[in-house]
Amino acid sequence: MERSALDIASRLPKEFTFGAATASWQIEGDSAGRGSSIWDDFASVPGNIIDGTTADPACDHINKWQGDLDLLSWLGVDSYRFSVSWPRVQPDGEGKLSQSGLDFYDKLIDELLARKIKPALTIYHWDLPSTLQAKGGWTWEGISDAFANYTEVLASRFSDRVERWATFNEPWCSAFLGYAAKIHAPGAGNPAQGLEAAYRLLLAHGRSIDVLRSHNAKNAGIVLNLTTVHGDGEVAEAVEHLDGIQNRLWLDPIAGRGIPKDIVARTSQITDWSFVKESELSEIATPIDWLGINYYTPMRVAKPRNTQGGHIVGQSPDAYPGCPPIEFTPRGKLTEMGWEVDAASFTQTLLTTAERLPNIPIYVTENGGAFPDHIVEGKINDLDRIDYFYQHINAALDAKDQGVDLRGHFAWSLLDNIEWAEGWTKRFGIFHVDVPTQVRTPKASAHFIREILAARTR
Ligand code: IFM
Repeated sequence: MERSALDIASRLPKEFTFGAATASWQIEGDSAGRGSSIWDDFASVPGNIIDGTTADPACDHINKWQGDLDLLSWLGVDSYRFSVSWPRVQPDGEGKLSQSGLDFYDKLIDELLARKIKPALTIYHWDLPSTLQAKGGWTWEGISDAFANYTEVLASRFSDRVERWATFNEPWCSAFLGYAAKIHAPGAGNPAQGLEAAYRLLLAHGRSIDVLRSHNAKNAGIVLNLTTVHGDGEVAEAVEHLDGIQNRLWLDPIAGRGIPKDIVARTSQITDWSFVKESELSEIATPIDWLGINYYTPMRVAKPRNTQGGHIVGQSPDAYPGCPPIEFTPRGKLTEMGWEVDAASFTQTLLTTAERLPNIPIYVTENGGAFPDHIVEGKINDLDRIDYFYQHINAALDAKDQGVDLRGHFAWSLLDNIEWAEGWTKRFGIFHVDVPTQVRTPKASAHFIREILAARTR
């Protein structure tokens, strides 16, 4: 089928923000120039990262950042979403700051503005300083105050220039892939810790929003990875539970509805939730200006039949403490992550979220796919990725047509980068990165997005 950039361009309202996204540990490299993070520790254990990848050189973005901003200018994006590495600006997570780390982000922000690209800054995208993990990480009672202090550092330095702030990227992953399961750093594999970490992340979010407000920071919000869960009647309770842990556990407290009661009940054998304090629930519900949604795939589940399905990255019962027995059953076209491609579920996710957290502008802060890329005569004709973007941007605009206050879309990712525990084996970039030479090459999907942006008429 013809995937026309013009079709999409003609649907875009004038003020719609188009962007591309990255995250610090995935692209920066230069681990010597910062403190250690939980991802450095995790990556140092053989077997944790599928191909043995470690933080260096990644995309050597610390040295190649100006060239990377040239790629953004070439694309014609309105905004660039990046994250700050906590251990790069505050090596121990508390106390002493790193001047060179702060200067790096300072220059990045200034140069983006000089290019008329709006900086969208994520305060935390998973690289917790190792020193804080030694205190218990996201299960440590003092972590929300440490995070508020770190927010203070960034807000006092950058709030005059950053257009959009996100406290966290996908806190579900930090809590449940990192603490409940062993899939991400720190790899605790402790379901009770996963639930407590979720709560402490939410509290840190609320306190961070407060700090941003005190600096008159513009557009303070959070980025969640939300999705739609499918399953038939025989797994109805599991569907509710998965939806609870993935979506409602975050949206309900932020909307002021507290921790979902069904989740508390279904996890009562795992934790008594005594870490929840009434007074803190109101901090968590501090109003936000916008919500970011990262969407890639739906979840589809059935009763366990022990079918030998392929590996589905991140979809594991361990990551959903208290869930009745299920197996994940993605179907139809899958990405290299084993993720089902289903754009209709994207529309559904946006509609459901807008109901659960009404009157808050929504940005799609990540969306994209990992597909096998083949370089032929210097070109990468990634038609699967183009197809993915075409379907999903249209699906997002369908939700907008149905009333969702959708304001933007950011492609994940600007560059091929370290896909966490999958290392370099899965590539999401619209620019190919050849790791040994660090040469960047636009894939056909980068040309496609550039065409959309150039064709905007409204
Ligand atoms: O690469 C990640 C990113 O860091 C967070 N969201 C999902 C992406 C793809 O797995």
